[in-house]
Amino acid sequence: MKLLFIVVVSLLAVGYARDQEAELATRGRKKGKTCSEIKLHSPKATSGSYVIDPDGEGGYEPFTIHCDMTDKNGVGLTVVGHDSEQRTLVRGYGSYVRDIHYTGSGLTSNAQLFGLLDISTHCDQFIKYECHGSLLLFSPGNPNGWWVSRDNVKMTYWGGATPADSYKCACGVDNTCADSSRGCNCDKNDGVWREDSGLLTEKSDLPVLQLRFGDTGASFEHG
Ligand SMILES: [Ca+2]
Repeated sequence: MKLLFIVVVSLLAVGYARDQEAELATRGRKKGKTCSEIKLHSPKATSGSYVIDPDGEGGYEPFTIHCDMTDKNGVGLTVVGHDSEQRTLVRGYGSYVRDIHYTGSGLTSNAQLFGLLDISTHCDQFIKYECHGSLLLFSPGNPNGWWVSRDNVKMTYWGGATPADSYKCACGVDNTCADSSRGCNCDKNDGVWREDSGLLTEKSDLPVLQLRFGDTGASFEHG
């Protein structure tokens, strides 16, 4: 299983309070609710680590995050890393579980991230599964793999698909899957290395809190 998730949260900051702007200027610190807000205040800010506090003073504690100040026309992207960005081998049959832990100094609860998502206009997360004889979303109603949303709901659409594309990966949306009768390349379930990957973009479902995979029990099955 290759997992290369990056939550890219971008806020097209509009309507932040004037008094906050003044307060930020007074403090002379590059701190804001999001990277986008920091970029708006400091147009010359470069990519790097910044402290953000999505819900402002009080509430949840600020945390340190990476800001990408150049991509997407330099709008200021808030990039959240986690502990499952490396390729990880899935073992066992029926019950592989991996919780995703998001990382950042001061980031101690997912609620802090939810606050960031709530004030962002857009968020996406890349998700990828590499497979060898290992089913992914097949079969409808009883999938072998899925991801768990921020509301702890079992999600049965993969990257490149939308919530309306039930049991589909990107190839299922544009009808290019290895087996045209199924919704994901991995669902061909044969002895060829295949992959399903793409961006999850439904903000209300993100971030991914957990991954589940199942069809990796036999010696020829890998993911
Ligand atoms: Ca706060």
